[in-house]
Amino acid sequence: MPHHAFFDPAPRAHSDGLFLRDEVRLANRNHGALLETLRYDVTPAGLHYLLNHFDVPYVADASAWRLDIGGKVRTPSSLSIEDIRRLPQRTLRVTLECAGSGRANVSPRWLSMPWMHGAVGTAEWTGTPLRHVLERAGLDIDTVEVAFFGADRGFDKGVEHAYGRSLEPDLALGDDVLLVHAMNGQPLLPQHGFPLRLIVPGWYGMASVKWLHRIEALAEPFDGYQQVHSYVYKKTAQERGTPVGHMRVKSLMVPPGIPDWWTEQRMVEAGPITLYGRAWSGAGVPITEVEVGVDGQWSQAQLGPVAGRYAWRGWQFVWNATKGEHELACRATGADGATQPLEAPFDRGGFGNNMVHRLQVTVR
Ligand SMILES: Nc1nc2c(c(=O)[nH]1)N[C@H]1C(S)=C(S)[C@@H](COP(=O)(O)O)O[C@H]1N2
Ligand SMILES: [Mo]
Repeated sequence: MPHHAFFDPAPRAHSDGLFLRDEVRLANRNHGALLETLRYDVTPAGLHYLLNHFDVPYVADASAWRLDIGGKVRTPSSLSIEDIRRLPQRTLRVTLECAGSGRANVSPRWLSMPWMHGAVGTAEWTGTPLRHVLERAGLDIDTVEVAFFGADRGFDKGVEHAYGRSLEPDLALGDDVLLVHAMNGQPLLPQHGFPLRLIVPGWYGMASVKWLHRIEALAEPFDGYQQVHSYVYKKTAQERGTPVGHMRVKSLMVPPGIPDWWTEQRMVEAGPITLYGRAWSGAGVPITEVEVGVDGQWSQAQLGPVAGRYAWRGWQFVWNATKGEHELACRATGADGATQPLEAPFDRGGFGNNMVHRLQVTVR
């Protein structure tokens, strides 16, 4: 890929200072969950967090959309949305989280979309398991990866590319990776990938390519920008790092009481109050425990019902609020024993920050 000194002449860096104009611009285009909406089991589509790298493609007529399947396949093909609807359909409830969620709380922070809490949401996604399309095309035996390309295009660090990601064939041929045309029973909204997107349950959001219009079977590992340059855990600039994959165990709390407009401070009345939140993990690992911390003292929260392998789990906890200043926190643990750290793990790109969620509350 050619490198131009275009749009991005200075290398981006880290900062512990004020948010830059470019960060604020990105934060205006993309939005996280309003924490109070974590009360919904399924996030209403308009409240689902949003992360677009480039422009939302204008699609006036979904019936003209084509999904092309090519590369190392026996039968290259081109499918319409109608063709995809005629394949076996499946609906999965999936919690998606952006790998950069919590980036603004990593110190020093990488200059990018400055997520604070909650670039996370849960939807019911309907479509066909990807394998139906791949099996019809017939992957060559020397296929090592399957790449997925969106219709959106732009530059990052001077490299022009269409948004693209890849999966290994074993995962791509599983039953749970879906080619999706509907979200919560309605056609996808433009910003969430209309008319067709990929959903890769259990993975951070970057794998779930929106505005999907081309699938390519590859005999070499995919070397696209979003695969090898963007989403890699690294502590230093020099190391190769490890690719970002499954979501890490995490939880969030619905802020109790009422807020101050300008600060994050909450005002609560003294007495028993029920705290609510959500907990999730990646790779289909069940949540086994959520603890609530009050001024550093941890107690068990009560877990709500399981709503599928890939959906977050509700939790609640009755707190006897006493007058004064308090710090509340929540911490989830998965069946694999993984739990949330008390401090943000440092990562250069600010990926995978699953530190405990804390909030300050004044009780009167
Ligand atoms: N084509 C395309 N697909 C994409 C993206 C994108 O910018 N372009 N962003 C990815 C990232 S980083 C995330 S976190 C999810 C966000 O999905 P949502 O906006 O529907 O919540 O989409 C992924 N798929
Ligand atoms: Mo993301």
